[in-house]
Amino acid sequence: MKFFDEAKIFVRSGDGGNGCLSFRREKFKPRGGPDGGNGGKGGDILITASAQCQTLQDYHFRQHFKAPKGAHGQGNDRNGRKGPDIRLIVPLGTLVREAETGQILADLITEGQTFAVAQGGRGGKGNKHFATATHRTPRFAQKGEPGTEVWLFLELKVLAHIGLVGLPNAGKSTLLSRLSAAKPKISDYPFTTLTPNLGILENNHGQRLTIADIPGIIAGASQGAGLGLKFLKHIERTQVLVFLLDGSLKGEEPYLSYQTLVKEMEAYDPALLAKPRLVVVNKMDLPSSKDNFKRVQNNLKKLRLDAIFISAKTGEGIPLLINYLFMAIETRDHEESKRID
Ligand SMILES: Nc1nc2c(ncn2[C@@H]2O[C@H](COP(=O)(O)OP(=O)(O)OP(=O)(O)O)[C@@H](O)[C@H]2O)c(=O)[nH]1
Ligand SMILES: [Mg+2]
Repeated sequence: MKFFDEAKIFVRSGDGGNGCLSFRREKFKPRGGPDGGNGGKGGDILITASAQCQTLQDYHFRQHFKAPKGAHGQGNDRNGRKGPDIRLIVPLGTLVREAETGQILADLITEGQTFAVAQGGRGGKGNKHFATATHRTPRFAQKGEPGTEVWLFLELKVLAHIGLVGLPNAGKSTLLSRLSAAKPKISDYPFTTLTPNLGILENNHGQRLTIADIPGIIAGASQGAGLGLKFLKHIERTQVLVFLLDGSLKGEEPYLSYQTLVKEMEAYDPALLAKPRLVVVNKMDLPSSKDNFKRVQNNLKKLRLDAIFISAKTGEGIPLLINYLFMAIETRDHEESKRID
């Protein structure tokens, strides 16, 4: 299934209702005063983020949203009712842009966060509103304001604490399924993962981390090789990156795969490399990984990188990795709060 992480939609808020032009009619009172009520405000278009919604798929089936009008004012001082609002639900991490200019209007991150993207038109005032001591019988009423319309570009950038990056087949999806209850597709060919998978890792203290598993990156991805780098936007917002290397690859390969990842990610956005990173070497259950262990360790040491050695398949090294992941997030949170202070 395609992962719907973009959508273009058209929204229009409701027109305001017209104000009413009316005069009171009562028996034996031929010249009653003005009693035209105000028009109601048109419905707003609201966009709300919710964890109940996972993708922008719905907005591929329906792209036009128009909020109802406000009701017109009526005689006898009756104001028109406000037009009902229309609320569009989007996943957490949705950016709302104006399609024409690309300008970011809102970044909806937290549960329930709401942005009123188009306010309903104001209702027109009825003639009663315009009555004054010197002008008691205004023979006019105001029209309602029209609603506003705009094309929007919605873009989902997954929110996760930890992003898994690696070459195809490194075992990212296997690791995600080991760390969380997620059941991503796993198989022995490259580009098994075509769309991001999310999982939640919970420790014994009930603390939770979300982890994003994305498609594999290959050399030349920044020039469009493989699946390119478009999906890297899903790790732009993660706090910590895990570079997952296949330790069973021969010779210098595990180390070279690390270099490839760094190079391609830098081409996409150097800011990705400013994130704290954890190097994890996988498939340590395989004999070739054991033979290669010292070399991999030494190569990484040359880069002053500490690595954790695991097997996503057997579970070896996983408890240690889990500790590291929680620690990395805690350290980052700590530093973040120091920066804010
Ligand atoms: N022996 C062994 N095999 C593993 C381990 N982890 C993953 N594999 C195998 O490696 C292959 C690739 O695993 P995936 O989890 O699909 O790899 P991926 O990194 O998600 O791959 P893409 O989605 O294509 O980028 C599968 O056949 C897994 O069973 C491990 O720790 N040990
Ligand atoms: Mg995968």
